[in-house]
Amino acid sequence: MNSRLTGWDDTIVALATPPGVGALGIIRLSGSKAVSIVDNLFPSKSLQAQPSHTLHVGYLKNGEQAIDEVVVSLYRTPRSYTGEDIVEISCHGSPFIHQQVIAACIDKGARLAKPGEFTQRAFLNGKLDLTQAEAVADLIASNTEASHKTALRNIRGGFSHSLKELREQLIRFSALIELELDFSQEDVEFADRTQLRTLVGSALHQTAQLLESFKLGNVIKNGVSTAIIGQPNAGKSTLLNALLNEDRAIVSDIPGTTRDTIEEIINIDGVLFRLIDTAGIRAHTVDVSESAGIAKSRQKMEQADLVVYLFDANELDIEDLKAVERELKGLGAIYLLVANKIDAIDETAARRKFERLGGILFISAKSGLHLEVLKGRMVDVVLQDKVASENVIVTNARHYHALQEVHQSLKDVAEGMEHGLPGDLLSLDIRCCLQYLGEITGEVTNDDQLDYIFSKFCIGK
Ligand SMILES: Nc1nc2c(ncn2[C@@H]2O[C@H](COP(=O)(O)OP(=O)(O)OP(=O)(O)O)[C@@H](O)[C@H]2O)c(=O)[nH]1
Ligand SMILES: [Mg+2]
Repeated sequence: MNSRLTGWDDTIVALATPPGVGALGIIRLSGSKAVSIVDNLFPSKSLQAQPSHTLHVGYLKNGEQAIDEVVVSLYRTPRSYTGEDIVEISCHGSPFIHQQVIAACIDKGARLAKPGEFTQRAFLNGKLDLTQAEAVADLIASNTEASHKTALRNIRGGFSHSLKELREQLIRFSALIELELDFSQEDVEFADRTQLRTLVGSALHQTAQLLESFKLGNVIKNGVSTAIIGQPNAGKSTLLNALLNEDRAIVSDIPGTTRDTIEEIINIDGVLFRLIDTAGIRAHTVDVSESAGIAKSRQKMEQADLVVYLFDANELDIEDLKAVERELKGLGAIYLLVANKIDAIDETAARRKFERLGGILFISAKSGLHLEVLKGRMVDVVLQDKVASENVIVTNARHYHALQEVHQSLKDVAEGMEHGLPGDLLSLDIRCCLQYLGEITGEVTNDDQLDYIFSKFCIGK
């Protein structure tokens, strides 16, 4: 293990389950003295003599004083989460017992673990690379099906695998360049420039894809910000209330009711949407506070991951909608065009009215008609099947920033080749790429950076 880190040979202890009352609590120890420490507290059997991956029932005692009847699990190095000896004590779920067990372990020579220290040890012992270790924290924090799925995929090494491919391409590239340097006396272009260009091109493509996936990754982790936009009285607040199933926003038949923006979160099929109800947008208004609200609506529309453009099917015509669509396309937004109030107009007539513009959804926010269709489409346009497929999705901002550096240095290489930069300079840029890639997986790190990453974990993980 990395000997620059102080305290790495200590045996650490922490409560692995949430603090508070529960049916059970698990206290975990990791380190070379884990077995002997618990052995000291477990008089009924010699734990030191037991094989790995076994369970033992008995009383935990500190001296003469019995603490609890417990189950002890043993995992011996290297076949454990951290790669060290691990002992887990399952006791009853009372905070008093937890405290007593931990105090007894410390009494016998353990020390309290720092946040994330178990996972940090797993990383330092080569059990996980850094992206996998970070995915452990994401998995614990995941609260929807989509975020759970992506975190699990990253723990299994999906992201690292794709970085490894990239790394191999770059190493091949730099080998070709360096081969050329060896022959520089002979003034031949040994490394085929076309081949090099293809390699850089495909590496650039791969990083661009990973960078692009961060948009989706961020959405999965933090929710899809969804702006409900439309003219005054279109029924935006009614739609927000209907989706939330509660009367959150004020609804009235007076246009311009919503002045400020209202945000609420809903979970649709395992994806979080942050719904934003906005002030209705119309071109001219004399009321100062309403126009401030409108400016804010436009801003929300520009920042949103998804725009739900809601309109009164009785009011707008196809030309109005075309203009709206042009504006949304101009913003580069993901959007849905949703015709509302189809309870007040014949649905078939409404569909016919807009049939030349495909992809419009028809709902009634008031009666709840076709709301399920709208919800389904919201999920579909955001995920576009990407979560279910085996695509790698970048969810971590640290990875994203390092990938940006990789992408930039690849661009430098491509440009350098364009301008006939000598091989030794090209190879410097490649090294730079490899350095940033190594930072993502943890092959190149410094202690401060590691401490920072793991400090964001909870204690006991
Ligand atoms: N018939 C019918 N009326 C609706 C429907 N949805 C909303 N309304 C009515 O339309 C009026 C305006 O609804 P709101 O939800 O306040 O509209 P808004 O878009 O939030 O309006 P502003 O906040 O003023 O921009 C209210 O009288 C609603 O009851 C619908 O699906 N069908
Ligand atoms: Mg409103």
